[in-house]
Amino acid sequence: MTEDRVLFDIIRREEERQNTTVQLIASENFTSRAVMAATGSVLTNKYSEGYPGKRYYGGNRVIDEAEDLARRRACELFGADHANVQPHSGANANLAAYMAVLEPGDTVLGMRLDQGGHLTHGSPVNASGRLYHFVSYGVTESDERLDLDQLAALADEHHPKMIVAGATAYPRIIDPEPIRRIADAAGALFLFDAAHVAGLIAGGVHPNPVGVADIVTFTTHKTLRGPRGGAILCREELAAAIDKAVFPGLQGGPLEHVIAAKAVAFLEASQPEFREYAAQIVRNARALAEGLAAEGFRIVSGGTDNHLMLVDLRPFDGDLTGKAAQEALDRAGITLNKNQIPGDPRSPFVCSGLRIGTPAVTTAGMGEAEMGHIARLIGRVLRRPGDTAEIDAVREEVAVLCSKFTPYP
Ligand code: DSN
Repeated sequence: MTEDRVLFDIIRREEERQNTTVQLIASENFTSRAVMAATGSVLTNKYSEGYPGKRYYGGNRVIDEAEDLARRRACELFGADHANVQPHSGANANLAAYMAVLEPGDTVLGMRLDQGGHLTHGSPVNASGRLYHFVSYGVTESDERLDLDQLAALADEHHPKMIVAGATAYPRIIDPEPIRRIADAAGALFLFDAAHVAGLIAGGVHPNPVGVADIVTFTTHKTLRGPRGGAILCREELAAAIDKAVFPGLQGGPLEHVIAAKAVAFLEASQPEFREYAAQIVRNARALAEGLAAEGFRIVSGGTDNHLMLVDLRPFDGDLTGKAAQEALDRAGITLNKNQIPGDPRSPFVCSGLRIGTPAVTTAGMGEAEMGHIARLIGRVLRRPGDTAEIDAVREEVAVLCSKFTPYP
């Protein structure tokens, strides 16, 4: 067989990048070798349209065991009646959940994209916003926290068929209980998108929406530290509709190698050490936010309760955009992403903020002391983003730091 040196050299260089630079993208993590082994296994060879015991092709006796194991472990981990582990991504999980219970044109409430929500929560450029009538809620101007009064008023006014909660750039706990009450008062279904916080829920540091929301969707590769993919949890009475929406509604052949890796991740997340990991993610996020505040940055909402923080760059340097900050930090070996902040006057491509997360550095073994160090390095780069000598000096410090916390030695 041809040896693909070109591609495997690219993979080797990406592994080196991950080992030698600081990964602060809030939605990323380092999976275990076991998760990667399952993802790279012979299960990738099999076609398995359908579900365990009801497949369209032969030869699925063994594959059925893997998918059943993944479903069972997901249910046990989150206390759910039913799990569908086939969604290829969080976006697919959300779309399948909508397809299961909504008709095109139905009204849905979702969080504004520019205040922390997700594309699939009704953005006009996404299928969600094109197929359904989404009305957006956001955060308060005063404390930049979820505006439950606004959500209740919109629910009262629009009589939505569903309320979607969950966020991609929101640094506070989202308590499902008050949202359930608002949904009940409006006669609406309640979907909780736990993509970002699934690992914090599994680790017991954030409230579990399962049993409160009607449907919970999540991704397996963020705080949960599994393979790239999605999943859906629901009450038993919605199980058939959810399964039908995923296949044949939205997807064809499931990625059984990824489903097997999800099973590995669910097992890992059920271990006592994962609870300590989840708690450390949050402690690290707090330490990093405090360190950045000490450097003169404004932290949106004044801090964080989860794995991420949003940094408003404007009080630090009115001319420094999120885009320029991301690029300067990238050159210094610190990887994060620009992000709009609530009320951002700049476009999504330029932004006035940064989103910074701690799941990956926590997996690498870093603690609060390293968070303080990283905050100082970020401050140094962003005080002089055009200073090549300073950026090179920080990059060297980053390499030394990473040599002590290498995810894949
Ligand atoms: N792209 C993901 C994130 O970074 O939050 C969400 O889909």
